Amino acid sequence: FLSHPEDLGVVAVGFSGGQCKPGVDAAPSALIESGLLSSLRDELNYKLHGDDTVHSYKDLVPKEDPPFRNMKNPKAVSSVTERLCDQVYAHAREGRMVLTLGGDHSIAIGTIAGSAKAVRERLGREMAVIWVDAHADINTPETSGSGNIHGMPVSFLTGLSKEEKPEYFGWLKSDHLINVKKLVYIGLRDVDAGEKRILRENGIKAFSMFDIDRHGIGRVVEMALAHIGSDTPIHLSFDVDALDPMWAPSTGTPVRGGLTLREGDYICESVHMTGSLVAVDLVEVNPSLAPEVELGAHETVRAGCSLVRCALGESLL
Ligand code: B3U
Ligand code: MN
Ligand code: MN
Repeated sequence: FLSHPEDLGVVAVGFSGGQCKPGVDAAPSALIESGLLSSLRDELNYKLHGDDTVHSYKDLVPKEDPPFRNMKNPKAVSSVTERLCDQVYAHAREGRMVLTLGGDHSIAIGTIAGSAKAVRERLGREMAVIWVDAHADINTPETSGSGNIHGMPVSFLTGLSKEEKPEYFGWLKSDHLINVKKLVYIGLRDVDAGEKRILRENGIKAFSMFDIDRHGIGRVVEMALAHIGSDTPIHLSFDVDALDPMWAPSTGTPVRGGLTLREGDYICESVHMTGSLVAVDLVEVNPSLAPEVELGAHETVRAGCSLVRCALGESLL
């Protein structure tokens, strides 16, 4: 699906407004400083386009941003994701693979909107999304207990949450959205009651940690890809908290009982091997959080780098 498979558009998003803990905005520079982009260039032979500097989008964050429909920082998240959508779209429109380094998971509103639109225009088809996460991130503003928008991106991207006002995600049009039938979750283990209802009522395919225990990661990935159907462009949105805190302690809402690093890498490797991958997000690395901050941050950044390299084809011999 890529007209320039060796070209990689990179978007580095230092944004944390989708949740309340500072620090997740420092992730892109931590990942880049640890050599992620240079290894993609020098070892995986990608030609990199786009960001050498991390966007903070400070110019888009308004002074006054009161809650709206229970959402916290709604104008900031809406305008940052709108800008991000344009950035991702510009790369994807050229037929490049797009890598986005977040930032909290609210940024996926922008990345997925941008790549879904480009896939529609370039290929005339609907894109699939594989969402790897401990959480379903499919609350509507009304079902959310926290008001944090990083728990809501999937509801906006599927059209389950709608808002007319352009400054509150009204900029999302039908060509930005994804079909609930082309959405698959892997790694879930902390899903709110309201979210469970939404998943059930919409027949959304979800593989929880229970499914991984039962079938093994190999079979789960096989079933996830079968659900999407071969020959469908895939956007992989990977929340580092899908990994067990043993491998990724530095994240805003760690949940025990998660994926091993190898299981995470395996998902990324398998998705890469389909040849259908068009975009990857890595989100929720927060280098300032962990019981032992320095050690935890180092481990988490390392795990994040490993996931991205696997998604971009590192382990193919
Ligand atoms: N479901 C909860 C918790 C949460 C979602 N995503 C993360 N945490 N990282 C919420 O706030 O919507
Ligand atoms: Mn998430
Ligand atoms: Mn999560």
